[in-house]
Amino acid sequence: MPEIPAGGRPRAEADIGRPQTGGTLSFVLGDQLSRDLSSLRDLREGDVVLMAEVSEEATYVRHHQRKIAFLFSAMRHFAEALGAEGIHVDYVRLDDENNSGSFSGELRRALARHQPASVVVTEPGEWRVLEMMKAWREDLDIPVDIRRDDRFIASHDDFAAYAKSTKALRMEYFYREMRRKTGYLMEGPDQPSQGKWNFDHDNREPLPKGIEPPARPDFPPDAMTEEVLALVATRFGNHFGSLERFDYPVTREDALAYLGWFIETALPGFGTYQDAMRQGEPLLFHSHLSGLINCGLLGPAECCERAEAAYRAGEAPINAVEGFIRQIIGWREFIRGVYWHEMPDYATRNALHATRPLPDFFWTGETDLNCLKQSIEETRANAYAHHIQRLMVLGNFCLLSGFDPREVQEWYLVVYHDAYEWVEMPNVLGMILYADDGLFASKPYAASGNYINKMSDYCGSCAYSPAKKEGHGACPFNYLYWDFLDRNRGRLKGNHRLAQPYATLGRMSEAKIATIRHDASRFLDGLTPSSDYG
Ligand code: FAD
Ligand code: DLZ
Ligand code: SF4
Repeated sequence: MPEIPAGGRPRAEADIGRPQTGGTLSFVLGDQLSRDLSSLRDLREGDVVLMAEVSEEATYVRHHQRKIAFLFSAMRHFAEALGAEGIHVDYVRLDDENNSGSFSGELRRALARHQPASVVVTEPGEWRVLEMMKAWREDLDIPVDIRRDDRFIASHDDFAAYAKSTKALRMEYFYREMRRKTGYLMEGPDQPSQGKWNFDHDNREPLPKGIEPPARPDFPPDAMTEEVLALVATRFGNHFGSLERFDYPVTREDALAYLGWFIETALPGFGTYQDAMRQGEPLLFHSHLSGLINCGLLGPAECCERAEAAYRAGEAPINAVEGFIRQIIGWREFIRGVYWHEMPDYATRNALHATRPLPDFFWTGETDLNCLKQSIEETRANAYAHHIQRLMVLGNFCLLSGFDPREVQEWYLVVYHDAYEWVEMPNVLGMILYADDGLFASKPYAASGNYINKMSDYCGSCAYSPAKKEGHGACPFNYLYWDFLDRNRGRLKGNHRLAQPYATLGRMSEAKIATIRHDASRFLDGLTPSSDYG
């Protein structure tokens, strides 16, 4: 893509190498596509915005093809929109002849081209990239200003103060602080709307037959996206995932139109059916906003404000709106706080000493456990699975089976279009694997086939029976659940929230426990490990 200078005209080839000394070079990353980003806020005449597609970011884990296409297309459209405003954007495409393949390489090349007086960046979403930015300060002969990412509602200091004030990190209390800070769904300083902070109890219904999720609007690829799709197919066609029927919004305008559709059409059903799963319905009433928020095309605050306005106008019920706002100012902010508070050693936590390799079918989808097959196939097709599939199907299976946290983490980072380490890692290590020893989860989210049967229609088309507890034909989640509790008795038995299942386990005969252990090892030892994951 040619450079787009002030005035929006592409620079002539002859101009491109000509230094523009004295201004600021603002380096904007692929998940920083927000016009009000801290590093874009005070641009002046003579400043340059650098954006770069680099192979290192696409391959340090081998991201899902759809995720790469989404980001590259969103980046190109964002660069075009800045250019149309008259901002001078230096955009390096993946297939540019001299592309060095890394952020550091592209920054160095841009410094030589533009000879700015300083570099400005907004802090990144991953520890590894922050380390890179800090090294620029040491290695480059130029001031590098790393600014706060104030698209998040809680600053690092806010989270540190909260963490200091409490014995255990718990989302619920942090969330109440965020409600007070933002004023969302508040009727007075300490008065939540309808007298309750949390309506989660009303959000656990399976989807009854006859209720159909709404059809989604499509955003068919334009010429720019088609070009990116062809590039990704050529360069990353051997990565996991499909590019077929790509229909994500990739511009700010389309993202806003999609948000408007969600608020009007799907939000009212979001709360009640938040935990439900139905075969062939990847989205149900979920928002599919995570990718748009995480890359910056939408702000978390504007999403919450639109939802609150729908509640105040009587267009969406409190359990839907509170549930949605809690996911964003509660879970999303909390998870980010945990990441930065606990890194870098958080990445290596493995409290349950889990070492089993991730099975090959996580990449192929070839399994006769129907709930896993459906969730993996949808993940492959869409780079998306909704929260309950990620948590209670895939995550629960990883926990019960004792898969190595590093492999599970990498899988989640690769396969979802909304995955960046700050959000993927605590969800994987803390929420599903209990690898951080319950840093923020009061117990592991372990469940038998009963839960999946209650919340979905997957079991009806499965080779296994959720009602059968042992032997051939029994749902593997059933014996894996008890085997997990048995295997981790030493570490988990003292958890008072697990008192009931441990009491049940304690009443089981030796012969029954031996059958559970036998069924579990027959099943787990029969899994084919992934030889080349990702
Ligand atoms: P909705 O169900 O419509 O929820 C609304 C919004 O709330 C989401 O868009 C998201 O911004 C936010 N949200 C909800 N739950 C969480 C959460 N636990 N953490 C952070 N934000 C949350 N989310 C990511 O954005 N990126 C990830 O890499 C990611 N990895 C996950 C891994 C595991 C193991 C689990 C259990 C959850 C993960 N999540 C992740 C959280 C959540 O599953 C996704 O945000 C959600 O499924 C995205 O779909 P949606 O936009 O339709 O969400
Ligand atoms: C995920 C990703 C990919 C695949 N490619 C790029 C890229 O080429 N250029 C870019 O600026 N950002 C990319 N990203 C997002 C970065 O990985 C992300 O900005 C960092 O991980 C920090 O969160
Ligand atoms: Fe999943 Fe078990 Fe139901 Fe099969 S029977 S779909 S494995 S929960």
